[in-house]
Amino acid sequence: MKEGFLKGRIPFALDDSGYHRFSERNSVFSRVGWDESLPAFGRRIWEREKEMVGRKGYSRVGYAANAASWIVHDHWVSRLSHEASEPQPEFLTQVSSALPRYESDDPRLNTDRIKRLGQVFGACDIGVASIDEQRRFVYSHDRSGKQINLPEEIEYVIVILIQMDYLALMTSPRLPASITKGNAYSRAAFAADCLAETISNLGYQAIPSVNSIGLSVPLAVLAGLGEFGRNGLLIHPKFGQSVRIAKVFTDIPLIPDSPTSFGVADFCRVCRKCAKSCPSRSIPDGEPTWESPSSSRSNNDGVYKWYVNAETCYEFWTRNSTDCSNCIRACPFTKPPGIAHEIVRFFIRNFRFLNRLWVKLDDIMGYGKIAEPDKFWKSKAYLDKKIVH
Ligand code: B12
Ligand code: SF4
Ligand code: SF4
Repeated sequence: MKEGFLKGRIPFALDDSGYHRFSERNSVFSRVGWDESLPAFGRRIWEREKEMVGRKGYSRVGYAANAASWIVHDHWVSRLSHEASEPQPEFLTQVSSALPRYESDDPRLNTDRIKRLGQVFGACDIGVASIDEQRRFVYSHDRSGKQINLPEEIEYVIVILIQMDYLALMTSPRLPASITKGNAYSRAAFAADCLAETISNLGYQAIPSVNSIGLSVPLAVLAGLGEFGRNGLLIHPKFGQSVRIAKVFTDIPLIPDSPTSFGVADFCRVCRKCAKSCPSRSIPDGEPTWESPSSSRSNNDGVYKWYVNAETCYEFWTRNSTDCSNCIRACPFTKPPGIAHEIVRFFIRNFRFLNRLWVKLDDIMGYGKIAEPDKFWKSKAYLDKKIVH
């Protein structure tokens, strides 16, 4: 057993002999189409839409906007990107510029420019990680079962974060939370594609990806964008969990960022708010483990972490007729920026013995509770009429 594989401050432990690259074919979203042993086999997320429409938080307008929010992402996936499950990516990029290849021996300059462009294309934060030779966090196979072999020259992944709307998330598991999620997927596809196209126009390889090709959470942790939480998600030091992740795999020379630590692992040990707020009890409330307690093929063993039960989580989505973000809503790190929150984060980082107090205060202040949908719908001044749910 080995404590991680990177030198320096490692925010996780990885068992080198027990860890294997994960096949995307085993993720719940793929299994629902082929694995009859999955309790939710063949069940679609939106199958109860007709039953649910009209209930509080499940308005007709909400369903329309939720479907619309994905449109750029879905169009991109099905027509423009390699993310279409078939055909499998060729990993070839076109150099659309007539100019000669851009030659730069200054990886620092490349990194700074790419990060600045990433912001312009919509990222709220952006980081770079090295891809190790074993390609540990790259999927072994795609959803259709085809092997993934990144070109040897690909050395880096640029990890892009897209912010979601705080008020919308607070209504989870109701539709406004799903709308900001879908919208962030569309913006993630846009940002990743623009950045990849820029790099490709410079004459380098660049493979844009939102969910495909690799595991976004560990790659974001390696890119210094945050820490890993009990609920299996990335926690950013400023935006908490209200971020979606996209990636660009590339060979342009870059300077990788270092993983960061700001007290999340210790805080999660005493907090458990996500586990309590999970309607399907999919989040463990004990200590991290090396293997998934549910022995599900949808978890990837060999990392000392909290394993979320993906099967029961997805099953709840089918009952809810949309997805769920309760575990993001409940997390004390999911807060809008503010001086008081910054002070608490300073204490979480430096004085860990106070963590229980912060969790209690978070509860007392009512943070993380489900918000009325009206709070979202009426939050803009231009809406002066009552919205009927
Ligand atoms: C499939 C999937 C799901 C499925 C099934 C997951 C599964 N195990 O099959 C289900 C339905 C459960 C799901 C639910 C949600 N998901 Co999801 N999901 C994914 C997806 C597409 C693939 C992940 C995967 O392959 N998991 C399979 C194995 C590896 O799972 P696992 O062993 O349990 O590992 C998980 C974590 O422990 C972590 N992880 C894996 N290996 C390692 C290694 C190290 C060292 C560390 C630190 C962490 C880590 O990543 C995995 C995330 O599922 C990713 C995008 C991506 N490519 O990563 C988004 C993703 C992880 N999901 C995301 C989100 C936000 C959610 C939801 C909140 C729904 C929502 N409203 O968006 C819930 C939260 C559920 C939860 N608490 O985990 C975000 C996370 C953003 C963030 N801030 O971290 C991602 C990155 C999508 C995105 N574009 O941003 N998801
Ligand atoms: S998305 Fe909802 S059901 Fe799934 S783990 Fe998070 S809280 Fe539980
Ligand atoms: S809700 Fe609490 S336990 Fe869960 S991820 Fe956030 S800080 Fe960690």
